[in-house]
Amino acid sequence: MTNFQLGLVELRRIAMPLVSPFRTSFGSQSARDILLVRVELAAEDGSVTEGWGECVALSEPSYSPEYVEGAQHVIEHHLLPQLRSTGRLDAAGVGAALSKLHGHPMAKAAIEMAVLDAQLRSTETSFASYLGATRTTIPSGVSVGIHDSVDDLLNTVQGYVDDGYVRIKLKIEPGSDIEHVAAVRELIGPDTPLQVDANTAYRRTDGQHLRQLDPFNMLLIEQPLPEADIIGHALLAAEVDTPICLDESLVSASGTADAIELGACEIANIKPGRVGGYLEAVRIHDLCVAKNIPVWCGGMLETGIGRAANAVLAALPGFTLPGDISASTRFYAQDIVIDPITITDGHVTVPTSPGLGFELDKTFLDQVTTRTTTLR
Ligand code: SMG
Ligand code: MG
Repeated sequence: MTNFQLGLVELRRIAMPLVSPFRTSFGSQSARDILLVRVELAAEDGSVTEGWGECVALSEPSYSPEYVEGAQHVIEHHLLPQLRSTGRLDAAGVGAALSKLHGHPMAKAAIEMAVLDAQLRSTETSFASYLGATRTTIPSGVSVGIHDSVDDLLNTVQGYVDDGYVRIKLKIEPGSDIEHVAAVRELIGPDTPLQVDANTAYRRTDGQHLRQLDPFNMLLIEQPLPEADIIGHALLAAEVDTPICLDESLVSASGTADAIELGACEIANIKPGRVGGYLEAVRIHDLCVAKNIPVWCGGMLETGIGRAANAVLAALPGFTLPGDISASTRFYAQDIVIDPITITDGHVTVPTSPGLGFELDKTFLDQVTTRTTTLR
């Protein structure tokens, strides 16, 4: 279906304050500076449809090498010119068209996402039917930032339990780990699904330390070691009973296959932005299903655009663990969509409207817009 012509592209930056600061082992966020990509696609009959993508790059290269200003630059000066030079296109062709340019998966994903949204709207197709989603609701997990005091942490966790979240993920770092997990496990009881995310804060020599998490019946330890240390994760997986899950380390399907083969990835966190887009995310899902590796959908504090699309992705059959797909209100007092993601009985309803599954609140979007760049 390579029958669309890419027209005008708009790069929008929006400023979104968080309802409370979110601290991880690499830093604290109190607001997001988010890059949105709007594309206009012309179909063969000349009709023009717009589509939106969201770039998950943070303001600084602290979670991954990409950062929002760099993503905007590479889109404007390298990715879009390359894409335009390839002529007619569709979403499935975007990744291949951009593949000769190295890296920048978050920037590439945002473009693919916008093209996909426009293509689906133009053909009045939902993302759920395009992907073959098999569920109508998905279980919702929440990611809890590092707290200085255990009492404060317990208050925060109790609030999320009261909201109905079915799985708790605690951010950890050396000094805020074993004691925090023990206290939360005590609070939520032995059976509520619990996991931790270190965002690369530990080293290979920390195996014996991390083994202290084993008694707490946790689903997984996410990304304990630096992203390039695949062998280290394999060594740790042999030393620690709690399954090792990779996040930052997984940036492509082929790399994921290698990590699985090496025994470094017992569970996979799939984030479409980190791997270059939703279509590569599906390839990783398919690979993990074939290899019997459980997967779940990660989050990057997305607005209603990315949150809707993530909810659809997580409705694929291999997503057997609850993802970081919380209600929009977990992070934002007001969202840029008129139909923000909510949770009911701990679950999110999978969107089924044409496109990725959201409708923009254009008035509010304009209010939070800090910069608009139009590219023809
Ligand atoms: O969107 O619920 C969310 C955030 C989930 O913890 C989350 N994301 O490493 O998995 C992760 C982090 C990355 C972003 S931290 C600013
Ligand atoms: Mg993570």
